Amino acid sequence: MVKAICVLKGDSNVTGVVTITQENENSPATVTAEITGLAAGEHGFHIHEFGDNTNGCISAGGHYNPFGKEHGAPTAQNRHAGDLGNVTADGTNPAKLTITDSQVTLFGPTSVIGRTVVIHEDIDDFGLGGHALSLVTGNAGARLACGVIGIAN
Ligand SMILES: [Cu+2]
Ligand SMILES: [Zn+2]
Repeated sequence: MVKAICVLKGDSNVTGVVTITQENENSPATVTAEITGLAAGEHGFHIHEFGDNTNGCISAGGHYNPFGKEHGAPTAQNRHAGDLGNVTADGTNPAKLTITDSQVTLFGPTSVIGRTVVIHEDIDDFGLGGHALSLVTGNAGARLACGVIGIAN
């Protein structure tokens, strides 16, 4: 079992904690998130390429995409490995998410350890919105908070 953790912070008042666990290299990863400070609605939630916060969340680069795919829903075949969908917030309580995912891994050359989780201002349209950015970012808007994925205690 490998366990990873990520603390989300940014220029907004959004904060959160993300955990990723994976039993072995052939099992899916389990991703959990608890995020406070989000406005009511859906918010794009991704793993971005770089574990670099030099200039805040923008330094994390684009979506983690080791297989050269287009942006998509977590359930799509054609998606970035980092495409984890949306987190739904009610505007009052902490937003919680638990998903299992077969493209996120903590093992081998495409491990996401050392990369960055980002929570966005707007909904991820899963590439279907018709905007110029839909097939790149899901047109999910500003980066509210982010954190580098590290090895958990
Ligand atoms: Cu993102
Ligand atoms: Zn993507």
